[in-house]
Amino acid sequence: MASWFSSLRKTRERFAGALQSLFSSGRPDPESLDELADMLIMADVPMPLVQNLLRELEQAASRKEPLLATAQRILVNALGQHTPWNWAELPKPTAILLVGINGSGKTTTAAKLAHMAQQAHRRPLLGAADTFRAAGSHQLKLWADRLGCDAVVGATGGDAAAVAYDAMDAAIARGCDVVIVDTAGRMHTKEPLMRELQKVRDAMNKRSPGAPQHTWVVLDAMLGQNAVIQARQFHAMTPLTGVVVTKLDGSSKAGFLLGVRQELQVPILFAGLGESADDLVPFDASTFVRALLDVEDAS
Ligand SMILES: Nc1nc2c(ncn2[C@@H]2O[C@H](COP(=O)(O)OP(=O)(O)OP(=O)(O)O)[C@@H](O)[C@H]2O)c(=O)[nH]1
Ligand SMILES: [Mg+2]
Repeated sequence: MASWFSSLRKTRERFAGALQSLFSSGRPDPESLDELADMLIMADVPMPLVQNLLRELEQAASRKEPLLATAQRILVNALGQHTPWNWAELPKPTAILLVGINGSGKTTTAAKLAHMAQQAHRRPLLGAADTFRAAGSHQLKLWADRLGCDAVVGATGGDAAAVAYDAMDAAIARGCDVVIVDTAGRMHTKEPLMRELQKVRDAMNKRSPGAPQHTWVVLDAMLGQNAVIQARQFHAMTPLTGVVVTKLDGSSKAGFLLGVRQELQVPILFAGLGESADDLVPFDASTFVRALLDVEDAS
C-alpha cells in the first residue's frame, strides 16, 4: 500500500522548501512570506486561505509562538472535522453513489471501496451503472471477479437508472450490506447528462427508500483547483455528501484540498494513493497536513 508521505512528495516539493526556511528562521520577513505565498498558490492552495495563513504566521511570530505548529493548526482547521467512516455501523443496505467527470477514478474507487468493505467483514455489491461504453461496465465486472464480490452489470447503451434499481434489488435479495454504484463519467457542463444522475438517484430511492444515503464526487487531484469547480457543478445538480480524492500520488496540486471544505461544505472522506485495490485510505486531516509540511512522523 502506498503511503501518505510518499504520495504527497510532488506537492510537498512545491512549498516545503519555503516553509522550512521560514520555520527555521522563526521570524517571517516580508520576502520569505511573499515566497511562501507564491509557493502555496502554485500548489493550488486557495487565495483566502493563503492570506489567512500569512496573517496568522505574522501574529504568531510577534507572540513568539512556534510557526510550524501555527501553520499546522490553520491548515488542519481549514480541512475541518468529520466523523470517520465506519463500515461496521452502516444501516443495511447502505447505498453509495459515485459521480464525477471522465477518468476521475470512479470505477477504481468503487472497487477499492468494495475491497475496504470486505476487509471490514461487510458484504458489498458493485452496481455498474456506466452503460455509456462497454469498457465501463466490463472494467467493474473484472474488479468484482477479482475481489470475489457481488455485482450487477448493465448492458451497454442501456438505462443507467434501471441498472441502479436492479443493483438495489439484488443487494436486498442477497442480503448485501452496502451497494456501491459506479456511474459513467460526465462533463459537469453537460446538463442532460447531469440530469441523468437524478434519474439514477430516483430509481435507487424507489427500490429502497432513503437510497442513496451517500453521494460522493470522485475528484482527480492532478486537476487541482479545477476539480473543485467541477465538484461545485455536481453539487448543484445532485447534493453531494462527501468527496473522494484520487491520484494524490501523482499530483503536485494537492493544496486545492485545503479549500474543499470551505467551498463545498462536505468532508473529504477517502484518498486514492495508487491503482491497487488497497490504495484507498481514510482521509485524515492531520496526517495530510503533516505530510505536506514535511513533519517527521507523517506515515
Ligand atoms: N495513480 C493513481 N491512479 C489512479 C488512482 N485512481 C484511479 N487511477 C487510475 O486512473 C485511471 C482512470 O480510472 P477509472 O477508475 O477508470 O476512472 P473513471 O472515473 O471510472 O473513468 P470513466 O469511467 O471513463 O469516467 C485508471 O488508469 C486508474 O488506474 C489513484 O488513486 N492513483
Ligand atoms: Mg469508469
